[in-house]
Amino acid sequence: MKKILFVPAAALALFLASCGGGSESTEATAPATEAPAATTDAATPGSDIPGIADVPVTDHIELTGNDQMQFDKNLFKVKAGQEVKLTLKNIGTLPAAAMSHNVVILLPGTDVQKFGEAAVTAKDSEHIPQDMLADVAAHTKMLGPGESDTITFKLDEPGVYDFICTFPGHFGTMRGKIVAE
Ligand SMILES: [Cu+2]
Repeated sequence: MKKILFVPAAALALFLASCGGGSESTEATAPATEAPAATTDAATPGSDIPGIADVPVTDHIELTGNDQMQFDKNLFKVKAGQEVKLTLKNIGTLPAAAMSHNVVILLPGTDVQKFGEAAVTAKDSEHIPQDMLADVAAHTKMLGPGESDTITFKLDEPGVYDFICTFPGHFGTMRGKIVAE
């Protein structure tokens, strides 16, 4: 330390810069570089979701909705920032007024219960509450029997995105998760 006090500022800067790979510097930064790596592992989005380890990364999600108010799948994994195609088909036969389906993908942290309840009264906008669009990552059209819709979207941030059908009464059973990693 004492030696450094006598070195001119420019030389000191050079000295410090060139010291980046020095042994002293390595000792100081090594624990710091290990810590973030460990934290990242523990915080892998959705790593606590049962079965997620067996779900392959996809860029084409295919879903059906039926007259029993069920999606055929409820867990997907995509790459954050990558374009993803999603196709929903309503394979039911009940009239549209009684049994329609959509897929609404919500941003991480959205209150699913609150959104689903607000959607009930949003009849004029295919049950997408217009004052909550900021919570919506992407959504399909509302589909009657035999209809299908394909959308393309990107989930920009890694995280867990809930998806639901917002037809009144459906989001309790018609819901799932897309993990963007
Ligand atoms: Cu539905």
